[in-house]
Amino acid sequence: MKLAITADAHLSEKGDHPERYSALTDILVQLKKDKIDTLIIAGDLFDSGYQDYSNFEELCKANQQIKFHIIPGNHDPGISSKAIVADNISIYTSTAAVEFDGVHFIFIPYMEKTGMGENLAGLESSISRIRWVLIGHGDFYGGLKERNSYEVGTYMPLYRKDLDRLNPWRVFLGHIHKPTNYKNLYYPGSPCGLDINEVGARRYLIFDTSSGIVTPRNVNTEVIYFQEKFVIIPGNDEILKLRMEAEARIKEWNLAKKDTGKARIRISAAGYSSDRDAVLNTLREEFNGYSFFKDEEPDISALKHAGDSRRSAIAEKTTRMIEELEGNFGGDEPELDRVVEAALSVIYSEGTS
Ligand SMILES: [Mn+2]
Repeated sequence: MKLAITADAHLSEKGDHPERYSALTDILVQLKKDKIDTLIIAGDLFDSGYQDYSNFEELCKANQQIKFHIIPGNHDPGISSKAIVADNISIYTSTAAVEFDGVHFIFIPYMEKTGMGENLAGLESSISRIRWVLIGHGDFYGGLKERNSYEVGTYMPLYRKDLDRLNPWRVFLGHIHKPTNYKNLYYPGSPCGLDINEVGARRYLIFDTSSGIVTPRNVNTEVIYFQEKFVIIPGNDEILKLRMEAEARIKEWNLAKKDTGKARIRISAAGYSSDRDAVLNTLREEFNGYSFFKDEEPDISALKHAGDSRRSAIAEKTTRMIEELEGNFGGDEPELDRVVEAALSVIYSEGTS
């Protein structure tokens, strides 16, 4: 049996964010087409404080063939089947075991001041010998750097030691909005970017209960956000390099031509340039044809002027050396771009001679 998993839709006032409803609707259209009749929503279906569930109830009514299995997240901890009324939804407000096609799923709703491991402790003896799948909402500690950038602090953590002890077959979590995988643990990510910080195409997941295979599927969203920052190293070829880099970034977006109009972009330049005006114009040209988020312009406010050719030579050489460091050091080291920026600021700082 195949079932679908999403999370973090953050539905709010439909007039304010119709794109969030459209993204969820698109998933439902795809599921109908593929004859998949189970959708798991791993928390934060609704935005904080939003309590008008009628638009979601309408979606449920229009998709009677789908069974919605929902856990509350930290943004919608109060939801229950008393609040949201539809025949085809189950909302798990306490830890619950549900079987799909002979596979045991444990749903853990988000709860404050507790971890997922603690909530599984009582089930340890019964799940230790079987194949089971965990559905939860919170942070994973144990090999992932990704954190929810809006929410500092720890949210219902799941630790590596919990996984080692309880050995789930697959883990699907909500909370991190960036699509993220780590071994057998998956964050589907938000089905529609909530703002300019949630970049790139969005996905939901299909899980095959017989093979265990997890397949990402694209959500056809109304908007796709992109954010690109360019660090300029002053030199004769700075504009040529910027052009090449801009083209490479656009290529990495992997955006189909028909989706060009969906892009909302934020572009900035930092570092040092001998011709800030040329940098701004180059960015305008290279990203011409894409819509800027909130009609912004390319932002060069962090780009400083470099008028000294001797320092430029030092900067170029230093940058080359830093770029040769390329590689994964396995720790919390800064990204090489940040190292380049720091080096440039030393080379060009006032009073250096
Ligand atoms: Mn959350």
